[in-house]
Formats: sequence, C-alpha cells, structure tokens
Amino acid sequence: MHRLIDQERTEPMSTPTDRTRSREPGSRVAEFDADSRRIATEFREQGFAHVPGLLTGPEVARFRAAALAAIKQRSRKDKDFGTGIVATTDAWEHHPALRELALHPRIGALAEHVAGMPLRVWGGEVLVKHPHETAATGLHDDLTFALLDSRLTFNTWIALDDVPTERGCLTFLPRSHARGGPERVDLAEQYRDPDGYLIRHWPELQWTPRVTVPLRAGDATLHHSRTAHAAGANTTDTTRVSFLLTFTDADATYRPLPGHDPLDLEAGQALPDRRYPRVIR
Ligand SMILES: O=C(O)CCC(=O)C(=O)O
Repeated sequence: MHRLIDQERTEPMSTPTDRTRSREPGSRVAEFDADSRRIATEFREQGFAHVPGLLTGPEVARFRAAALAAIKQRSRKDKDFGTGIVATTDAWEHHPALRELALHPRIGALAEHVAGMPLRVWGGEVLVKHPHETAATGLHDDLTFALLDSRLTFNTWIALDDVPTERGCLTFLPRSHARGGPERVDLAEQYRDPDGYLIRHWPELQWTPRVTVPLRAGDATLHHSRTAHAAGANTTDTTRVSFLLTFTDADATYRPLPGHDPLDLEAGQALPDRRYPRVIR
C-alpha cells in the first residue's frame, strides 16, 4: 500500500530499524505500512487500534492551526454530558484545511483497509479540552448516538497535541464491540443515566480490564462505534486539541433518533455523496 508513504515529508524516510529511535511524528510512516495489518487485526478483534505517526510533523502544525481557528470561529462547550469538551459543528464542511484532513488519502486508505469495505466520511469535528478541565468523558459507546444504520461506523481520533494520560487520552474496553445483548439501546437510556447506562445494560463490562492509549501529536486511535470508551480530564497546563473523523459504511442509511436534531433526509435514505463524500484513496 505505497499510497501510505507521504511525499510531503521534509526529511528522508527513516529505515525500519531507525523507527523506534525517531520521535518526529511522520518519521515512523515506514512502520505504518508494515503495521497496517496489525492495526486492522487489532481493530477487528479488540474494537479499537492505535495508529502511530498517522500525520507528519508539518501536517500536525498546519491542521492544529486550522483546528484552533475553527474552534475560535464557531464552537460550543458540551453541556448535555458534562464532558468539558469544546467542539465545533461540521468543521470539516466549513474549513478547507479540515476538509483536506477529513479526505486525506493516507487516512482514507488505512480506514478502508481496516474496514474491508467502501466507506464515506460522516463527520469531522475539532475537540478541545482546555487546561485544568476537570471533567472526564464518561463511559459510553457512539452507536447509541448514531443517526445511522450501517454495517460499520468508527471514529478516528487524531491527536493534534501530545496527549499523555493526564491530558485526557482515551480509554477503551477491549472486545466490548462484540458484546452480546441488544445491538444498541435507546438514546433516552443514555440521557437518563449518562455514565451508567452501558454497565446497567451490560453489567459484564464492569469486569473488563480497560486499556488507556496515550498519544503523541500525529498519532491516532480508531474505535468501533459499539466499543465502550471514555477519556480522562485534562489536568495539565496545555490544551488538548484533537480532530474526530467519523467513517461509515458507504451503503449506510439515515436513522433519525428521538431527541436528536433531524437531518434533511428521509428515514432509511442512503447518504448523499455530495454531503458525505466517499473515501478518496
Ligand atoms: O475526546 C473525548 O474526550 C471523547 C471522544 C469520544 O468519545 C469519541 O471520540 O468517540
């Protein structure tokens, strides 16, 4: 999958043996190629995967600047779920650089490799947790909120800063995407008990060891929409900036949810390419 190798890189590609020594994001892209099978297997078996060095250093700098500009322009602090996250609304549709990130061929190639099916972009948002934002993101899955019926939907959480545990990186419950019981529960359940609804419906999840994945700027995690996950507070002096890119099955259809702002689509309608473009490889 040579498309994964980035022509924009400023320094020559490091040889695989150098990869562990080099800390510059992107300088480990060499590893990415060899690693893509590991990422796909981990995602399918565990419901999440760590992707080191998805973006190069220059890309991180450019997309981080665009992300902060988008947050300044239009964003809102989450009040509904007490996560302390400040998020944009449809940033990838309003900011050319963020659209470029959402449609990045290297990311698209990896996403379809992992998914094993054609995909489209469903969303691209900037997420910020300011320094000393004490609120954690409670345990949840994304399927509960998904306005979609699809074979597969997943998030790519791209770190645009170094995100050690203290800055609020994500924690995942391995194999929780494959848990039994109902496929999903009503959104009302989540509104009623934001942090407890998953354990109430799947009590076995409280015994699942949790995996916390700190990220270097330019790294990412992928997680299946049914994977239970959470994120810590940001107890550091530095802002946590990330880009949340959601991919869905190219054949997904619209599923309106009570209590959720409707889109101008009919229930069961296929997603229009014009607004939800297919992945570019
Ligand atoms: O960024 C966070 O704190 C939570 C993100 C999240 O829940 C997700 O990416 O699905």
